[in-house]
This record gives sequence, C-alpha cells and structure tokens, in this order.
Amino acid sequence: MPPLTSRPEWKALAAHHETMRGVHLRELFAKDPQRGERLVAEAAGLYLDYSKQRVTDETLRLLLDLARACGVRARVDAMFAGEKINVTEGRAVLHVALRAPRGTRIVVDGEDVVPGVHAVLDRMAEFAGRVRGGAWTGFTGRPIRNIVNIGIGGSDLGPAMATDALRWYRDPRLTLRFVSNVDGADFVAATHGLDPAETLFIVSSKTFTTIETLTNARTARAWCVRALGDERAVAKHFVAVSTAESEVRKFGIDPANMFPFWDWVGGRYSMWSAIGLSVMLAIGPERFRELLAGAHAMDEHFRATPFERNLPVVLALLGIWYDDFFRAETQAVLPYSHDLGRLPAYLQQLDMESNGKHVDLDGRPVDYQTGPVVWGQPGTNGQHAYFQLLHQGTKLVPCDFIGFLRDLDDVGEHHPLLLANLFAQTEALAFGKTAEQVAAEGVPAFQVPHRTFEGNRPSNTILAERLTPAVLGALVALYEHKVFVQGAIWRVNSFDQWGVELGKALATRIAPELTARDEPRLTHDSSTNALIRRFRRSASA
Ligand code: G6Q
Repeated sequence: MPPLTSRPEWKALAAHHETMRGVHLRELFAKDPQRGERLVAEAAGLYLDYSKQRVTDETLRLLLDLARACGVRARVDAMFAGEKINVTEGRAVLHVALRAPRGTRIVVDGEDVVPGVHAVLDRMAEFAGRVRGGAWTGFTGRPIRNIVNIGIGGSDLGPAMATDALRWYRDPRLTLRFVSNVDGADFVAATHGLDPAETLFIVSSKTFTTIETLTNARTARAWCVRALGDERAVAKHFVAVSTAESEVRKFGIDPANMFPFWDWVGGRYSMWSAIGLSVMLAIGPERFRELLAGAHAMDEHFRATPFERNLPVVLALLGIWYDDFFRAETQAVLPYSHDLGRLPAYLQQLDMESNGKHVDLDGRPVDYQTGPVVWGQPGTNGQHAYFQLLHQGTKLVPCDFIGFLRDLDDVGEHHPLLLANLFAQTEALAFGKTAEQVAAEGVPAFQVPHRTFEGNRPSNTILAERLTPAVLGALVALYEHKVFVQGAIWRVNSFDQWGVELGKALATRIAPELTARDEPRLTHDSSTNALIRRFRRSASA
C-alpha cells in the first residue's frame, strides 16, 4: 500500500482544497438553488442534510475516489465477514453480529456466532421480565426497584447514554443509576437514597479486572451485605456481565447470574451485547430489540448502499475533508434533544479511542491528521455558552446538529422553539452576516466588526421523526460506521486502545506508594515524586 499522502487521490484533494479554501457557502447556495434538497441522504429513519458543507460535486467525487482507492469496500466486507481486522489483538470486530436477526450466519473461527448472540438476548429478556415483573426479588423478598450499573468506559457510557436517551420508554417504577469513577463520590451519589433491599447491582466488565469497576463492586458488596446482614444476599443483589467467567467466580458472583459476551465485541462497541442489560431492564426486552433492529437497519444500509448515498461513508468523508485538508482539529456534536445529553460523551469515546492513533496498520508513523477531538453539549444550552466561538472565533469547528421533528413530551410550545434554534444556528453558521448588512441596520461604525459574522462555517443536520429506540440504534450505528470508514482510509486500527495502558500501569505502581506505611523510595521524576510526598504528608497530618 502506498502511503496515504502520496496517493494521487489524496494529492488531487489537496490541490482541490486550494481552490475551495476561499469559496463561501453563500456562493455555493446562490449558484445552485436546489442544493439544500440535493445534498441530502436518507436511511434507517435518519435524514442527513450536508448541503451546508464547503463542498462541490467535484469535492464529493474526489472524496469518493479516495474511499475507493483506499479499499473501504473490502474493509467493510472483511468486518462483516468476521475477519480478524483488529490486527494488534488478533480479533474479529463483530458488533454488527450483536444486532443480526436470528437466522443470519456470521462465522468466526468456524463457528456461527449469531445463535449464541440470541441465546444471551433470550436469557437477558427472561431475566429482565422477572425483575420488571417483580418475580426476581431481593434477599428479603422485596421486589427490585433500583438498578445500579457498575462499569467504566465501554461498560458504562453506552448504557448510561441510552437509558437517558430512552427516558420516555423507561419503566417509571425502576430507578437507574450508573457508577463508573473510582472517586468514591460517584458511588455515594449513585446509591444515595437507595434501599439496599430493593437494589440490584450489575457489575459490567469485559475483563472483570478493571480496577475502578472492581473497587466500586467491592464497595457495593460491602454496602449491601452490611445493610442486609448476610453474605448470601450477594446472590440476589449482584449479577455480572463479562467475558471472563473465572474472574466473575473469583469475585464471588455465581456464573448462573452472569451474562456473557465475546472477545470480538470491543468495549466501546458493546452496548448492544449483555453490557446493555441495564438498558433492557429500563425499557424492556421488546424496546431493546427495536434498538438492535434500528442499528441493524443502518448496518444493512452501510453494507449495501453505493458510497455516494451511504450515510456513514458521506459523514466520514466530510470529516476527513475538514480534518486533513482544512486542518480542523475538532468536531462538535450538538444534539437538540435534552435526552441525548450524553451522546457527545459517548461519541467522544467511540471516535477518539478508535481513531486517536499515530501509527498505521503496519506500525509506521502517519504524516496526516487522524481522529478529531470530539466534543459537544445539547442545544439550546450551548448557544448561551460556547457558540460564540463557533460563530466568531478563529477556529473552524465542523458541527453535527441532531434533532427530531416531533417531540415526545407534550408540555406546551417548546418543540418548535427548539427546532427553530437548531435550524437558525446552521443558517447563521453557514451564511453569517456581512458588515454591509450590519451597517444597514444602523449599527454604530465602531461596533460593526464586532457584530459581523463571516459565516462559511460548515455543519451537518441529522433529523429523525422522533427519538425512538430504533432511531437511537440507527444513529449510534451511523457513527460507529463513520468512525470505521475514517479508520479504513487513515489505515489505523480503530479497534485497539493501547494508548490507555501506560497511565493505568503507572497508577498501579503509584497506588501502593501513596499508602505504604514506611516512606517508599521514590524513583519517578521530581514532579511526580513531589506530588506523591505531598499526598503522603496530607494523609498523615
Ligand atoms: C473500550 C475500552 C474501555 C473499556 C473499559 C472497561 O473500548 O476498551 O473503555 O471498555 O476500560 O473495560 P472492562 O469492560 O474490561 O472493565
């Protein structure tokens, strides 16, 4: 494979960028009155308007040429075929199998994995039915009213995001809480006001060795046993979700109360597996299956649709256009939906852990930008905070706006106002306001530059009819595949995360140095040594 930046398709894009840098969206819209209806694509209940992007038909053609030249099609086929495309860990990458309908065949190491997926889903459904129906009781015979998921990273962000997003579909009798941080404040806040006799903990950890999760799980066990006065209570108040049965057993949870998944499910791609148990408990098995069906609809669209109409491919290429050619460093995700408040954090992990890589698949350092910094907050709140920089700052920040045509809550006149703000922001970012327009409004001359908006700030608008489980599934799968396509073009392994290892290893070394009775001999740098001593002095004061 030739290095990406020496490919003719890359060079053509670089040359084209020179001609596009100064082109304003005002011009592009003026030249093509149909643009707003032409540069759109639709699939799995999602409508994507990418007309407010700084692209022409030529840009799109060149980007599609790049995708083809980089073998994106073959990479997609390899993923769906269960090939071990996570090369550094020797694993297949099959979150698509987690939402494959019964009867589909996806083979890994000679075994069709789909029946196993459905067997676990059926067990989860049976369990969820018992908990939701009151048949699964706590140690004292009381029904479960509180679910606390203990997990971190991929074993937390997906379910936490999805249970918030699907608030409207949740069983109001169940309280859902999430504990992730090793900061004890998280555990205290999550269990505040809960009755241990009515609380079920789901310990979610692929490896079951993650220090934060095990620390929180031990604290939870002590909290439960202290209140209920009997070790046997653990069997009724703890279930595990993991790939590591022996570790689960070691912790003291009966494997009969364990829901398995598989090493071909990456942590940040796992909310569709048993890691989604808290989601299923919250919204019920049927709605959970709708979530999977929505994701599957996006999988099918991604697998089978020509690239020019393929939502994940189009999103990915637009991202690369800004990231690599305009050198935009970040990507904002702005849901105009309060329930999607945690989506930006979820996508932050999905994107940054997947594509925050500095070497290609062969281990060679890359000489181009890989994944962007992903950030965002729900609208309209952000408008009263950081949108100033989006409109008038010196940085180019491509934005994804996400909204729903219909509201789920009927509480008055909120929804048209919410959508008016979404549409207005994309319009203001794209077209701005010229100095002439500002002056014509009678604004004093000294204020004119301050009140001018240069515009030409690109955004996507993603709309769906309403926020349903299926739409959420499609939306998350859209971003999963977008990240995949970008990783394929950048030739990075989007499925490992070695970058988180060093800090973990150092923390394991430092933790005993903080608590050792005798003064330890510290051999870190002078800064780290001084910080450790400061902690020790404070602890012994
Ligand atoms: C995700 C990462 C990471 C992982 C957590 C939790 O892709 O691998 O966020 O999910 O470190 O790991 P465990 O599930 O093994 O506890």
